[in-house]
Amino acid sequence: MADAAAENSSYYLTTPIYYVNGVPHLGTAYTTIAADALARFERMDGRDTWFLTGLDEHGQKVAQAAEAKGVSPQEWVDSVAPQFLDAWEALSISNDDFIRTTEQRHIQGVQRFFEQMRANGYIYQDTYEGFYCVPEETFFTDEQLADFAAAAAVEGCPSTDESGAKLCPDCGRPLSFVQEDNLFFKLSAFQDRLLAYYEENPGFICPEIRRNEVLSFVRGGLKDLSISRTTFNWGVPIPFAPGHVSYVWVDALINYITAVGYGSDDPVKQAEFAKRWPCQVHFVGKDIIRFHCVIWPAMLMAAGIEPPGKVFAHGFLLTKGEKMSKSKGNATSPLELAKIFSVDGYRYYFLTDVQFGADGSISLERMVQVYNADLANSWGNLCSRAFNMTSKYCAGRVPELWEKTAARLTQEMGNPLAELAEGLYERYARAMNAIDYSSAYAAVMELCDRANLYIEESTPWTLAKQAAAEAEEAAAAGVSLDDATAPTAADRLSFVLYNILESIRIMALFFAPVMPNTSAEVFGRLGLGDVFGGDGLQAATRWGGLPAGNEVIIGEPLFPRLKEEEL
Ligand code: ME8
Repeated sequence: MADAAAENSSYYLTTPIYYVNGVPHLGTAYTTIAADALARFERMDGRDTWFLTGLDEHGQKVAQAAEAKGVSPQEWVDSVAPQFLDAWEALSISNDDFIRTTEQRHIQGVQRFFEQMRANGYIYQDTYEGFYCVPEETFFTDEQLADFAAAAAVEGCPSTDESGAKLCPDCGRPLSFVQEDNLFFKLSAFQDRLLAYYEENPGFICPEIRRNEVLSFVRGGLKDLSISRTTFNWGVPIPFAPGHVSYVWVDALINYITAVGYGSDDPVKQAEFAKRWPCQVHFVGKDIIRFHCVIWPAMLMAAGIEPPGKVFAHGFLLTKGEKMSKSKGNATSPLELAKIFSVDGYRYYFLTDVQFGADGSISLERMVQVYNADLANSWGNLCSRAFNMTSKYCAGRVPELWEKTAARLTQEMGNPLAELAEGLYERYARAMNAIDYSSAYAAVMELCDRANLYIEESTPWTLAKQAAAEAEEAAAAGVSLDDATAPTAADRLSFVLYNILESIRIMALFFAPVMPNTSAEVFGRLGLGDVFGGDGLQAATRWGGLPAGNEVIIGEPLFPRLKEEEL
């Protein structure tokens, strides 16, 4: 079934829809930036891309937060939503849509989805008795709690508080005991179908470690899931069960289809759903993998809809060994960091220094190191040297060179930058398609480092002196250098500078998914148009695309060096 996602003409990708109880933090920004980088790459690579993010606005936690503030839940979510919208805009997130689960398009879709699952015989009513974590909006079975208590005893950690109340295995906060007459989803009926799906679609759960985790969970047996709540009303009302609202996770997962038209009466939206679904990839953190890899595909199967193509579960960002979260008080604002490192510097650090998929320790010290080494000293410095030299030695224009002379100089001097650039698209695209940003950008940084070395090797300043001397000699002798049969020093200088500027153009394209602003700026300084335009990244990054004669602007340093002690 995931083959359907591969064949789909559209490239649809999503982030989780975040809870509105918190403000955007480094963790939620991480997933969103990662998805954004892939969305930008897919667009540049010529695919009809659709990138969705949004907010999870229902549930008991939101209802309680609103009550504590003395406002209605709708007023509360309306006051938080702009903070997410603003933060994503400030971080250059290029989402095509932003869904909020309180929107009518979503509510209608959720109701239709419930009806479809019920019509197919997968919903029944029963009494739920068990534990629930409100902050995590998660039910825990007795077995899960027993496993947690046993593991906690071994590690010497508490599994109950001083009053004896059981603690949540995920967040450590006290659990609530719930006894309700609820609707249940026959999740247990999907064990074999899910296992068959994982088997047939080995790329469905990434990375491998998460796939193994999900496989062993599902092999252990699945229990039916309570999918409605009756003790509060801040949720989607279930049409055939008065007094029941959807369990917030079921409501939230359905966003991935309601946002692209599922449940709509409008034929245009219905066509959009047919075109976009199944999506290519859901980006999530490893904390919500069971919801996305077990419950969500089973729900879709129950409703007769194809499961998604892939769920990529990345690791946690850790600060001093701990998961960052609002409740732990160690969450830093992404916008504060972006002020120091620039938006692009911020995005680059998180996507390249943390291997996507694994947990990653992050620190200010390391951010400064990576920023200075890769961006200030390597990429920024290369641009600034190249633009300055163009201004000084070539009257601020991309140098022109006879084709014949260029061929001869390539033979004579070699062209290591063109050689390296040639195989770069394949390496880069392979890594991007595998959602391995570190490898994709390490490949681009190789070209960047090679270009800096090329400047040292080819010494344009010496060539410029030689060119001036040759010109002087020719003038004294009354001959024209245009008639020279062998390449002159001026030719060599043009050749070298062109190669450097052309490799900068190519790198700006490859860097654009992660550093869209600087790439657009570099394109502007090279007298080029839209970095995201063009006919596909492969064609755009072919050597020789930089037009001679373009005016080159020096501009301010792209990434001024930072000193940690001054931060
Ligand atoms: O779970 N490191 O929303 P949420 C990396 N509403 N990523 C992190 C992180 C960290 N320390 N902390 C959070 C929900 N994240 C539900 C989702 S989807 C149908 C419903 C990221 O606001 C990561 O992507 O708690 C994680 O899965 C997500 O934020 C949880 O966001």
